[in-house]
Amino acid sequence: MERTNFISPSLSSTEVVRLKSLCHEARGNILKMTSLAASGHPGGSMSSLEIFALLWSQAKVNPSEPLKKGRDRIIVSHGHTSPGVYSVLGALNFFDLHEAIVSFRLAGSDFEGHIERHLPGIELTSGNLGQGLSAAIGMAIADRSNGIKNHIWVVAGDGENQKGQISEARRFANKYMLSNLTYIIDLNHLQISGDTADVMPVNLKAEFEASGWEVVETDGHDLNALYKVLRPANQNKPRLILARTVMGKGVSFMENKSDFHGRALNIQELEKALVELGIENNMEELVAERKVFLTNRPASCREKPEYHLLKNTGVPITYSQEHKGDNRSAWGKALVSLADANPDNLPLVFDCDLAGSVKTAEFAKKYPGHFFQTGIMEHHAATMAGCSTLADKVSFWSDFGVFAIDETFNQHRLNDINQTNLKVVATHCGLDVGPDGKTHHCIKYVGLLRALPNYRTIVPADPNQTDRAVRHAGTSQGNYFIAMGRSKLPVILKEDGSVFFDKNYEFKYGKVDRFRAGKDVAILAMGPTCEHALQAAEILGIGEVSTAVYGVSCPTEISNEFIKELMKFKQVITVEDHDTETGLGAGLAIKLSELSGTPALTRIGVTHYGMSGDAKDLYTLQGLQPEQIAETILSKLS
Ligand SMILES: Cc1ncc(C[n+]2csc(CCOP(=O)(O)OP(=O)(O)O)c2C)c(N)n1
Repeated sequence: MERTNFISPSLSSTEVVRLKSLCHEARGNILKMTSLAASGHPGGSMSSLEIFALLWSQAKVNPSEPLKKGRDRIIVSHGHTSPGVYSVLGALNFFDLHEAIVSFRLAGSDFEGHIERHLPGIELTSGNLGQGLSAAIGMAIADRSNGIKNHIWVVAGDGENQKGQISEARRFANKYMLSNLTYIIDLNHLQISGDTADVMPVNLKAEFEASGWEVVETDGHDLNALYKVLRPANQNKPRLILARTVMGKGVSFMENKSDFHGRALNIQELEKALVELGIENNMEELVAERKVFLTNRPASCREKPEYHLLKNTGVPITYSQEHKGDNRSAWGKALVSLADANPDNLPLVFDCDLAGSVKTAEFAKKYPGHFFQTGIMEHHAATMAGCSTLADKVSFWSDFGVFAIDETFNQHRLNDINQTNLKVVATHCGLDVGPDGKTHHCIKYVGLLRALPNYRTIVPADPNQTDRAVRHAGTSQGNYFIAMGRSKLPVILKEDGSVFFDKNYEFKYGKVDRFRAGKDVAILAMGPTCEHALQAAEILGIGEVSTAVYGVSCPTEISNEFIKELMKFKQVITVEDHDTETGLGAGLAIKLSELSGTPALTRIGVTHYGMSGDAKDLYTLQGLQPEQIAETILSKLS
């Protein structure tokens, strides 16, 4: 294969012959693998085939070093075209083609129904339509920030472009002048329910041109024509290629039939198609091999994701006994300090029109080239920020809790699947948002994040713990969600009046902090309710109830060791500015349900939608004030 890196102005005639033959064989392989699996998406795979073949054969992406730094990137957003992607990548020696054909969609196989980024040549696991362009933009700005000069191509379906997130993404690409980005839409005019124009008309050309993109149209099956527009020469703005294609291209009875978007051929249809293509029918052998694969699985060819971290934590800031400040200000200061400590490796910071409130404004002022303002485009921001971390950057995205997780759960789920390395810092969590009311109360985040195995959740108790948690997240692997309220909080103190999270304190993920020892009852508190729990313990102490108080800053990570400690108590009370059905108390209940002889558990927290009002009053309405907590505990002890 003569890889041109798209430098030469046209393809050589030998290369055209070779690619034609590759696509011809690939059409047969798409049909075989989907028929073997009796499922999958042959139609779009056959319409996108020439695009895939040209990109992976010509771009600066090498099968022997698929993760090489500085490579071009090819992102496939319509991940259901996996048979087409596997047929091309296998033919180009990125992995074993035969294994892909035989094991497609088989439990345990690397060749899943939708493409997986652990396979060589694939940058993004996709399948939730509409996120590929945002993901590619994240990688583009990370590469640019790392001084890499490359090109990024994204391929998507035309039905897929009905999705709103794509509008957000194209505006961002224009604002940040991503002239090394090419978006190719496979314009086969069909989707599951039929003609795209009937399902939901979209004027792609007008919409992209209005957003400042260059738009070109071409025949998506003509290798020479397609090569010319895929070639980035003279490109000075993001380019959209509308590639006119035919669903099911190459097999007469499949062409232009939406039925074949997501249906495999049966054995008779396959026979007919292979005869028409002039390709050998070896299905009997393939069926036999597929059966063996089930019982005799070969070693996985998955590669472990590579993470990029900040090296230095910087100098922690310790707030004194007298300090009364909000956690979000401590976060903003820790961010600048982290950046200052890593001048050659600055993090990227994303904002959705809330920098002043979420306290990233100071970073923005000091490091404007690393700060990205997306406006009110949270879906795009969540995917972009997450996927920027797949391109050797550490990224922070800060937003109000309701937008940072409730609004964008699906985007985080795709980040989770892609094992990104994003640090989300959510302010205005719980009822503690100021008098904005229930639409702004983020009270389900612990439950939502518990459902994402690759996200870690931290709810710091005070500004000192916030400072250390932010430094920990920036220098540690994986996705983090750091949640905080809006109000000013006192610094948590030891019994002797000194600072609890003092200058020697280091944040350890999953560690519970014992603020007070006690033997009659244990209160487990989270975030801003820690101070309330401490005050409740004091009130209970007057009546000689010995109360232990624990701060649980990692509510989705309750260790067995800590559960053992709790077994000493008859009564355990959880206190949280969070919904009791999905929060800390609910997680603890699940843990305790696995054991016998466990303490009685009482969950104090948010039990109904809050109202507009001062956080103090809202806490009173939900029984979260220290006196109310003490009263509830006394009623349980009597
Ligand atoms: C967000 C989302 N909604 C719905 C689906 C289900 N789905 C899978 S493919 C598809 C149609 C896609 O049409 P198009 O982009 O034109 O792809 P083609 O038919 O050309 O393969 C739908 C609705 C999905 N995968 N993701």
